[in-house]
Amino acid sequence: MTGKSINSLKLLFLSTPVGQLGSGLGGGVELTLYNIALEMHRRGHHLDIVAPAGSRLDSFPIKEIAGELQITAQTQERDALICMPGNSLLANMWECARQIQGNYDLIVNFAYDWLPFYLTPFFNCPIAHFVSMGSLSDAMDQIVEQVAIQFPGTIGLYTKSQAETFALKSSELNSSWCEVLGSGVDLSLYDFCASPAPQLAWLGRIAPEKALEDAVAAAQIAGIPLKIFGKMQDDAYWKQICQEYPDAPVEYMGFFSTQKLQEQLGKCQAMLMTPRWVEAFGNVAIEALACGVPVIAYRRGGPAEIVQDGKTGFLVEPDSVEGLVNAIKRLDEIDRLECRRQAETEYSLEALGDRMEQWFQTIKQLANPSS
Ligand code: HBI
Repeated sequence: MTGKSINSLKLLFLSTPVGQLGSGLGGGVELTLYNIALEMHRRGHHLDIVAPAGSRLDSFPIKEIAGELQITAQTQERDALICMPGNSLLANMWECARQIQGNYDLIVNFAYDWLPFYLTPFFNCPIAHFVSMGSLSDAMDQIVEQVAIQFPGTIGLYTKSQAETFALKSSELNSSWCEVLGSGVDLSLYDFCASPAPQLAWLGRIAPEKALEDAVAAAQIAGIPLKIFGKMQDDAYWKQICQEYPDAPVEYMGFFSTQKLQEQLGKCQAMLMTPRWVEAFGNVAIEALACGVPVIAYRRGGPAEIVQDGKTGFLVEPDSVEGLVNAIKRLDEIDRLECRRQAETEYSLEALGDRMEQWFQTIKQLANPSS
């Protein structure tokens, strides 16, 4: 679907407050926000983005907001108090949204934080909440549930398994309490590679919840070099892995732009995904498939709904390094073209755009039945 779509929407996106867009600190949700922005723009919708000062998103104009970054939710305990720094960037972003909300049909929240959910009833403009991780804290579970009850249909997320991590208590909610939206990438940016080099890839924020150490251990046992790509989020964690596996054949490549990343990724025989937590989706899995790279992943969370076991990769017992090694030995069973084909049929930007546009239009309708 191209060109001006009927009844175009005026959309205001509010980004994650944990890092500037383009820094990689926002992980997969940065890519998700960018891809949805691309698709909505392509379809003729009007879009503005509110994000931390210093954010860059291709050629999209950004309303840059100053203030202290929010603490990352995945480093907090389940019973963590709701906390915000003085001069909170998150609060400043939502004050900006409050002032300009009259110019928009819909606000889309990409922050995994308590405040935007709490503020929803105080806004006149309807708010769509894209939840980018599984359940992490009682306070977030409670406020997400409250908005799901009060504003049905306004909670969207990546996968069914991510939705299931929110053990909602209210009897008022049934299994359709949220929209399962999947994800997508701009396939034109990823080139299919038929003949890889003898090396493996690992992609992601370098942080404990991603369990990079398992991939390093598997690469050492399999005797195959492992190329590591992604934001160095936790230096101490990385140093600890290097001390634990001094002889492992691994190389940290850095945090690359999509163009450079896909060039390197395509050359790999497979990508290892070793999430210790319930990965909400795992955009990196569809980036690998788009390059024709099979994915070997723990059977846990989003990747378990993406990888077609034995066809576009392998799903192994969670936290089993041996399972990873056994799967690496079977890689010649995979046809790399099948990997690219799955990305094209299930994870194109067009397919994601259709789902998102439908979700936005539905929320707008629910909020303004007469329109
Ligand atoms: N933590 N507090 C907070 N807010 C976010 O928006 C957030 C986060 N941690 C990680 C994160 N967003 C993204 O990297 C993931 O949603 C992908």
